[in-house]
Amino acid sequence: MATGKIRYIDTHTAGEPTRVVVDGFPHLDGESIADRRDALIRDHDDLRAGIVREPRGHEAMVAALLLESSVKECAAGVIFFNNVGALGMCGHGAIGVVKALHRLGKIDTGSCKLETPAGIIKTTLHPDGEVSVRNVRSYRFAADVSLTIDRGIEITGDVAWGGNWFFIAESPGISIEPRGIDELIELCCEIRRALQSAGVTGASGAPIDHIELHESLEEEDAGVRCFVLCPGKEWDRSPCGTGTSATLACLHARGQLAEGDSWTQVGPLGTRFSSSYIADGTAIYPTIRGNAYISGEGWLHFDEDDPFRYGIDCIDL
Ligand code: PYC
Repeated sequence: MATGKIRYIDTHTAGEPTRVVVDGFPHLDGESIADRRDALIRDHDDLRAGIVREPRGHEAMVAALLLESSVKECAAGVIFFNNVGALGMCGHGAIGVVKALHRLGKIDTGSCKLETPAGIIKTTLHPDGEVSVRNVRSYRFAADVSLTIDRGIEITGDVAWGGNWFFIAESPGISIEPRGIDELIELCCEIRRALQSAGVTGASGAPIDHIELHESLEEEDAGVRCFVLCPGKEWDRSPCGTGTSATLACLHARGQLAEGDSWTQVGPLGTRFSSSYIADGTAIYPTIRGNAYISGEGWLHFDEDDPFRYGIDCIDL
């Protein structure tokens, strides 16, 4: 891309940022949002990196590119991406997108559908400002998968789809709170490496790029404290919408949560999503609910002579 400008609205959902790209992104070939996600990675991966990485963003930033959808019932199409690549869906990001669409005057309170690479989701902007997202069909793919990780301990967990691929396990004694973050990142990286070495994948050999750890909640509500390592080495500041969806799918498969019952996920910062599901045979349609806030808006500039117009790769420094 030569010199160019990208218009954005920044939001955060339960502490996790979403940079909503509103205008200025180059044309993407393809009709479906999944095809246009592939075109984004093929033709404009440098711009993806420049939008989210330092010096314009930071490693933990997720972006949501707003596009017109060719599906009549959808208010927009959305491609989510982070510092290392594209995501199938993003729950916290979808909540941020709804708040951004409202700010742009494109939607009012009530329901609207969005097309994502993982499928169509139905969102509701409630009068109190919270947003519900009925996510794509989610399911448990493999149960009780045991792995021996680098430090020699065994971790057993489930593989599930919630719009992204997750491996979900109990935290082996590391407390899910801000001071445990570095240790949790290391542990989840070990788990991801062990999954790769053991050839454990999602459907059709898809890599499992999200690792989710749980700890019990010290309160009456049914739920967990959770930590999610995203693709790359960043952790989700929110309780992770697709991770909550994958957890609900596992609870349904185990018969541990009934359709319609409420489930709470609390992230490492203490912020929470409430959720429930509708069963569809062995799979489910999850709904997660949370809030997002507008935190900024403006234009990103990408000057041709800027040595960092496509960002700084902090992972490989
Ligand atoms: O909320 O689904 C989510 C998510 C995925 C990656 C970061 N957040």
